[in-house]
Amino acid sequence: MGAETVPSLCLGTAGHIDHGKTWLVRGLTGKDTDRLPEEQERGISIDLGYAPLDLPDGRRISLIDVPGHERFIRNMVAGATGIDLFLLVVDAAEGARAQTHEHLAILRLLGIERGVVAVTKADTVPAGTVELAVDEARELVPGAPVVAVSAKTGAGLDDLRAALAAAADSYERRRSSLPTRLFVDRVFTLHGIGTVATGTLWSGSIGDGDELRVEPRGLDVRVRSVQVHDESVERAVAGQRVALSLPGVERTDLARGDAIVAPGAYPVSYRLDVLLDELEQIPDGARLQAHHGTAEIATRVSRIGPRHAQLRLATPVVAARGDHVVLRGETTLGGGRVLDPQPPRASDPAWLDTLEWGEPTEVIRGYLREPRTRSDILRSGLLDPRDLDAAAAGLVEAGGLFATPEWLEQKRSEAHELLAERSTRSPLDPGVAEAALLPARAAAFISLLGVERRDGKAYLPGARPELGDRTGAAEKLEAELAAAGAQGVKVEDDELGRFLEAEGRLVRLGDGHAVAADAYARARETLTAECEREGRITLARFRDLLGISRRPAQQLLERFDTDGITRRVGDERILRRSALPR
Ligand SMILES: Nc1nc2c(ncn2[C@@H]2O[C@H](COP(=O)(O)OP(=O)(O)OP(=O)(O)O)[C@@H](O)[C@H]2O)c(=O)[nH]1
Ligand SMILES: [Mg+2]
Repeated sequence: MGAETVPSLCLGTAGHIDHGKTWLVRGLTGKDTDRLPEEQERGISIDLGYAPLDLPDGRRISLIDVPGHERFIRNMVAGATGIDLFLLVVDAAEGARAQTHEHLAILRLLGIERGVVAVTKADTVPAGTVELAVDEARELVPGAPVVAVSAKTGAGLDDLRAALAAAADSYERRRSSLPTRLFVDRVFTLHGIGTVATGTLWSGSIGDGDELRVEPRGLDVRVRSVQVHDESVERAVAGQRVALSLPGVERTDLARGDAIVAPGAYPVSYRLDVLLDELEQIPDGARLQAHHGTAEIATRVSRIGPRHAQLRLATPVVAARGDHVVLRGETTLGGGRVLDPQPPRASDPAWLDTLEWGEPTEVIRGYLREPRTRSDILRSGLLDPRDLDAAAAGLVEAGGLFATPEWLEQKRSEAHELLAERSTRSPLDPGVAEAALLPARAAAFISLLGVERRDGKAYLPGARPELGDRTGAAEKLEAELAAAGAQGVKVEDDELGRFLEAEGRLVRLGDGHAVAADAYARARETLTAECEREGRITLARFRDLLGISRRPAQQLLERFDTDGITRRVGDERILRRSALPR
């Protein structure tokens, strides 16, 4: 199957019951899409019908036939959500009727603005009446070509095909480059093949062997084979009608309304914030049916200001920003365009304005209140990957996370403020643990904060521990230490003690005591000499040799143990091998 003949456009019928949609589809494609026995019996369409349509230029597109009966309007909406162009059908004798208008409204709410109008059953009325019907149709759908046809005689069908080809030509839908998403419209079992699901591929592509997920059920599936209009293809692409054979899946495991998606690529959400498009004012708190994709879900409408609303859904949906939703009660009341597919319960109107008007850069920046990975951003359903790539240039990145320059600037100024405050409060120890400056997940941004880092601590550039106004206290302490010798003193200012120890001016012992650095060195010499003579030393002996009391002698020995000089053996200490003179 050549690329030219691959249908990547979907055309959908619309129009009042009995106006000749299905006959016209048969006239154009040769296929009777009323396949259900009940449809044959009653002569009306109930469910969706599908047929490939060959255009005069050799291109093949997909045609979806919808029922006109008002009771089956949910099926019409399910069919219409996936289409690109409409084929509105109006009976030449009857003119526009209730569902002509309602279907048109639904198409508009779904954002399907282009198509062709066929005035059908032209053979049943005089030429003048046909003329009149054509004029009325032009008024009804300004801008759309109108063609008079008869499915019975075939008159006008060539003109209609040409008009459809022209519409398809001029049509260029910006197919999103979002990950794979297909809304299931039919599920059936084929003998020897198993369960088959069909639907219109909204975005991405699907090929044999792809691992996908049925949402919101969370069912993982593997695609065995892919067909487009009964022909096997290697990969189906966005815009095509696709049939997937899903081995190992029961027919009852999935149904119309489910989405088949790239696993984890979309939010699955009970809430949607939408920009409303109303046919009549929808009151706050209204309980309606929301149609999204091929799903129909009970929803409560919670209004946010004059134009926005949050839809609170009974079952979750797989939505992305820009998706259309149709809202129906007894009849079609309006719709909405999804702004935030995973909003907080209390929506922020300013954020919705950004989502409505904002450039991708603003949207990303609004979303990035904290650093996130690329896949986090894409999974938000707010951005097309193309937009992310374009906007990423304005972001900062570290350790696989993206952040806004504003976030980084804020963290940087917070860090500097904290460090400056720390320097003033404790000039002796002006550093702060790195972990205190950033959330653990974003630790990689530390290198962008403009701080100096030493031993797991961050410092203001050039900051060194300083005595500041404790110079006097330090001098006093050192004088006391010098006087106390190995007996040591209790140091009340622990920070000062640490500072002087780091400077090599004292050695801290347990319990807040300390000795001068030279007293420690002399005590160590005494100990080493004794151990070399006797092989060991006891606490009592050490105490007597130094002429100090028991407490400092004990503390000094413990410090020697910690410093790796001595090892305790019973009540005695021996020199560690590494401390022996070579
Ligand atoms: N003479 C004549 N009769 C037509 C033509 N097209 C449709 N009909 C008649 O209209 C009836 C309804 O046509 P359908 O094509 O089934 O109408 P529909 O719009 O698909 O109806 P629903 O699917 O139920 O909404 C047919 O059974 C035919 O009797 C036409 O071009 N000429
Ligand atoms: Mg029909």
